[in-house]
Amino acid sequence: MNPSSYSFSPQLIQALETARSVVVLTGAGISAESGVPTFRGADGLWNDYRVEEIATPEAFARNSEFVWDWYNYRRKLVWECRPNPAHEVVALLEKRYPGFLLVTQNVDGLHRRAGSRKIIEIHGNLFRLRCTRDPDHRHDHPPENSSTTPTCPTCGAPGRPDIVWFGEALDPEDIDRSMEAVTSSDVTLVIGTSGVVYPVASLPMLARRSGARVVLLNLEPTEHVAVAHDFIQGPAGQTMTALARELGLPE
Ligand code: BV8
Repeated sequence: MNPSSYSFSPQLIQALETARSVVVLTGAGISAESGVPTFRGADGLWNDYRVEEIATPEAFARNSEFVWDWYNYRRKLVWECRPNPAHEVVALLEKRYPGFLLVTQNVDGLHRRAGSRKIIEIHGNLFRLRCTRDPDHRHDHPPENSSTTPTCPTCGAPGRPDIVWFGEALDPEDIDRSMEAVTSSDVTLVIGTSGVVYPVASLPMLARRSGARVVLLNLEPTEHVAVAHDFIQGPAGQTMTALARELGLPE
């Protein structure tokens, strides 16, 4: 389907035209059309590996070079990718609304490259290194650094990807800011996420309970259909382009 074949309910358009505060929550699906593999789809990034093998502190403690090797593979792959129209529309929405926050589970950095600035990368970022001795030591870590034993530039201790792994707590401030934002939002858009990873997966329900209009834009139905007022099915690059046109955003 092309962007002109998507239709939106008058209630949705009215909500977006009158909204003062909008939250956008994204997952791997928004980067799929940029060529970044998703986690649980057919091209699943993790089909080769079980999550427990890699994205956990235990895996890193067991074999940090193996974990770095996998992250360096992803860093190189993602660096070659470009933001797609869905990322660009999200950046345009930020300019449109006085109250706006993007909460992304993605660690690929594509939202920032598309121009988003009011953003919480709630699961971290592939292009930052965190010190294993002092978590306040965080550094840019460009993809050309392919060492599997990188060290902290500040203190020389071993470095780890600045990523939230399974079984690790998210930054409490990130969670608080995200919950506060959805609670006070007029509209929360949920784009390209399977809705299985907590605590982020609980945000759409919180938005709904707080009176926000919840809009799911996804390739296929997910857990979040049950809490959404609107479900726009299709690839985000097309559905978001169609929505931008409907709202008269600059192309
Ligand atoms: C924590 C970094 C506690 C890694 C990630 C049992 C029940 C409930 C919860 C748990 C449980 N067992 C364990 C838990 C907790 C666990 C969890 O939720 N597990 C799940 C799997 C059951 N959560 C945690 O461990 C979290 N921490 O709970 O800590 C704690 C508290 C105090 C003290 C100590 C501990 C940490 C979670 C963060 C994990 N890290 N990423 C890395 O990336 O290397 S999560 C990982 O999954 C990614 O960040 C990813 O973003 C995220 C979610 O996946 P999605 O983004 O949704 O991607 P997915 O492929 O699944 O879906 C894509 C969707 O897009 C699909 O629906 C598809 O249809 C759609 N799509 C595809 N193409 C398109 C599209 N849509 C539109 N257009 C397209 N073109």
